[in-house]
Amino acid sequence: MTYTLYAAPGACSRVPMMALEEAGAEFRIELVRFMKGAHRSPDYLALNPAGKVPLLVTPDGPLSENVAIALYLAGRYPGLLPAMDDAYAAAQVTANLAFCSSTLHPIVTRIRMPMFMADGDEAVASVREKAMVAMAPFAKLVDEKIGEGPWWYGADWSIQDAYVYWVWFRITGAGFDGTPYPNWAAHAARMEARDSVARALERDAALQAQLEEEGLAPPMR
Ligand SMILES: N[C@@H](CCC(=O)N[C@@H](CS)C(=O)NCC(=O)O)C(=O)O
Repeated sequence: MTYTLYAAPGACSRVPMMALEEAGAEFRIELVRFMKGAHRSPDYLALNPAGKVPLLVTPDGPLSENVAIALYLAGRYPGLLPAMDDAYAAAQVTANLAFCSSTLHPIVTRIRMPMFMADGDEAVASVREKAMVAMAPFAKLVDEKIGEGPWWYGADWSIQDAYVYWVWFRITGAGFDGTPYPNWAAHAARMEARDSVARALERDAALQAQLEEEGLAPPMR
């Protein structure tokens, strides 16, 4: 097997999962059981000292961070991201990925897991409310960028689409009102209709089913 993806259901490991499916790459998934603290085990920390998913074990070695994994996979499977044949083009593609990982993802976490950021019901509710407010202008930006699409970069699908789709799934699943963002909603529907994405979602659902069977599943939202 060429790649092993360490993943948890619903987590941002869905992004490389979609990319690997789109590329037609051969890969297996290693389920990370957060509720058992598997991501803090010495074996896992040896591969990814940050204790996060995704982690992709490649023929070149282990790789963490969604942005790096996306750039690596695009290097191996041209077409997963736009051409990066000059420094500025490469930087722009990286900036868009980093917008997802560094700007959007921390807000997603505050919407979904405000209890990790504050103590007490009132403070927790306040973190979540502020994150909802913080997300709104960025959601508008994503919606405008997608426009008629069909994809972030126009005619060609890319890992950037996988990334914004994961953000959409997470925030709308946690109560963020998506109705002011019809382009992003239509993009999500197009994603779900795409074969590679559907296959990735099936794999992710199988991980969730596995955790449920083991009594280790937080609710999938
Ligand atoms: N900067 C990392 C963030 C990864 C991340 O936050 N992953 C979350 C799941 S979406 C995680 O592993 N959380 C487990 C924890 O923090 O305990 C990336 O973009 O890959």
